[in-house]
Amino acid sequence: TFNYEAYHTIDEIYSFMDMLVAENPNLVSKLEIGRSTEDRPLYVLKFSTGGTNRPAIWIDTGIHSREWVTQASGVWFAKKIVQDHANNEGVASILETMDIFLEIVTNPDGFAFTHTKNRMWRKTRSRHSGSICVGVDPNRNWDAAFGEAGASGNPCTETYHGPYPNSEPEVKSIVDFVKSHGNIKAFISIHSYSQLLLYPYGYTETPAPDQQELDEVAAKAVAALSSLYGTKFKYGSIITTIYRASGNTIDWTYNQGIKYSFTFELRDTGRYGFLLPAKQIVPAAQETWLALKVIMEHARDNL
Ligand code: 0X9
Ligand code: ZN
Repeated sequence: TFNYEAYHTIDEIYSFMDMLVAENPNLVSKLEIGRSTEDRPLYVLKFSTGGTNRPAIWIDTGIHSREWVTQASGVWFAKKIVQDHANNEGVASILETMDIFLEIVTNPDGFAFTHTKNRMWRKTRSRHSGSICVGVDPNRNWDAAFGEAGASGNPCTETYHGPYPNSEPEVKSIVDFVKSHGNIKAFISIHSYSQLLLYPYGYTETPAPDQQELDEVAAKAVAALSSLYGTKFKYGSIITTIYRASGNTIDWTYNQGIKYSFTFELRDTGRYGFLLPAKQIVPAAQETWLALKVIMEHARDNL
């Protein structure tokens, strides 16, 4: 049986997914939405109780490969969805009308690299002519104010936006999936660390048209989160809460019409940073789940 209180390799996580599908074929299926630069499959778990193209919730973890608590939390979320469904509690009622899509290892090449070569690798592993430096920041590569202030044109930096929007197959695969699905109502991209819940925009100080509603949902979500272990999350727009970030995931999804676009920065606030002790995986996932449920229920109630 799977140890949720430990960090795992990509092979272990892919085996976990196959096990979950095999044991719950009526609820869980696995889609391959594309392949990474190094030709690893990009797997998405689909949780669905039926229907066709139901309104959906998207959750991704690990788009920045070194943020290990996020992939580990993604695994825990997958198990939690299955358990809630079996016990007819929690998220079960949401699954009556909506599907959930969960991409756990969103940047598999980077993730493999963090296990084998450099634990602090953040970016993808693509190569671009004219530079010896490797990788693009997959949270600057989206087609929303691409290449503007809040990203770097230098391939040797951590926030390199890439040669053009969606140059990274890990990003392009999600873009294609979101467009072809056409019925995604909430999009939640999970990062670490800093303990934040953020909504658009990252590229402009102009408030998002839905800022007031998003702020109310965020306030409720962080209150639910802190109710479990007292962990404090700040919330607000990306640009006002952390810094300007152009070409980021949720600015693009929001501009596609996905109103409930949020991004988390999970534990901690810097004591361990990206190297969060494995003992904190389950508590971090549990508390985050409470916030996710608030967002999912709000989306469900506002279809
Ligand atoms: O700089 C980033 O990409 C994010 N911080 S991180 O430490 N996870 O790299 C902040 C950007 C804001 N947007 C999202 N978190 N999606
Ligand atoms: Zn990140």
